[in-house]
Amino acid sequence: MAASAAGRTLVMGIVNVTPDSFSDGGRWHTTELAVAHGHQLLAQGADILDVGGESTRPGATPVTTEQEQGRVLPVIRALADAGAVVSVDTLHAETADAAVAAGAWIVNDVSGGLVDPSMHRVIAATGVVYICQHWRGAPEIMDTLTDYGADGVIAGVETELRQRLDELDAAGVNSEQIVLDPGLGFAKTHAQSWELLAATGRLVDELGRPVLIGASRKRFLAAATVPEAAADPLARDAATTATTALAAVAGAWAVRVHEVPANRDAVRTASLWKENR
Ligand code: PMM
Repeated sequence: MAASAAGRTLVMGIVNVTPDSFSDGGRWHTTELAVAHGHQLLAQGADILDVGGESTRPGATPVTTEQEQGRVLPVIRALADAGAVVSVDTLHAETADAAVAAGAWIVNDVSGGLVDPSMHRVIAATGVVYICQHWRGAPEIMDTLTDYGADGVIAGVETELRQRLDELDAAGVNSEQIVLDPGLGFAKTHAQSWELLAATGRLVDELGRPVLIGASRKRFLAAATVPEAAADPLARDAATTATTALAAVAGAWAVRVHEVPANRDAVRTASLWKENR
């Protein structure tokens, strides 16, 4: 899986079925709107659709797993039936299991299994691809968990992701199923997110697994935009596209993005750059 079948970095388009996502303001919070948005992202060239029903924004209203499943399952079913490769963005094993039954091929867990102790067992039992993100704690407290000690954030994230790999191995998950993600913005200062992003190639080489990068519209990108636009997530799309090209050149397996067209072109640009250098 390290080199995707497409021979380039994959584009994962985000379908947030939430009323309160920080970066797209809940524009696709009904089944109908979310499915239509998924189809639009596919038509624009998304390789994977990541469907989520629970916002990880600090202060977001918590949802029950019933509510979460009520949001994501009909969307996953409709998009998978239409032939899309669907990923479910969830912290909960029960939702992951139901999403796979509804047609999802990938489980994207921003906690890497730390929130739900049953998650790794579900991944082993279903055999699906598992995106295991680096996480240290809930959004409410994660900004207080940014001390990575003398060795720094890259070594710290690598150590903790290796712990997740050991736990996954112990749960019977085949390493071929696993994609790793440094979790930009999750228990990271803005400076630490930049450091990790710039270390994409090192993470790919040292962790030995495909790496997904989720930089889209995140607050740390404000440093790369004009100051007047810094507070507006939508104004970070150009900076997002630049990070996509850089991460793709560095060997990222996939990028998780809100806007597909520019990022689709960015991964193709990176691919041509690599072929021609
Ligand atoms: N970021 C968010 C949600 N899910 N999943 C992965 N694998 N990596 C990420 O960086 C990530 C994620 C938060 O962003 P959103 O609210 O804009 O979806």
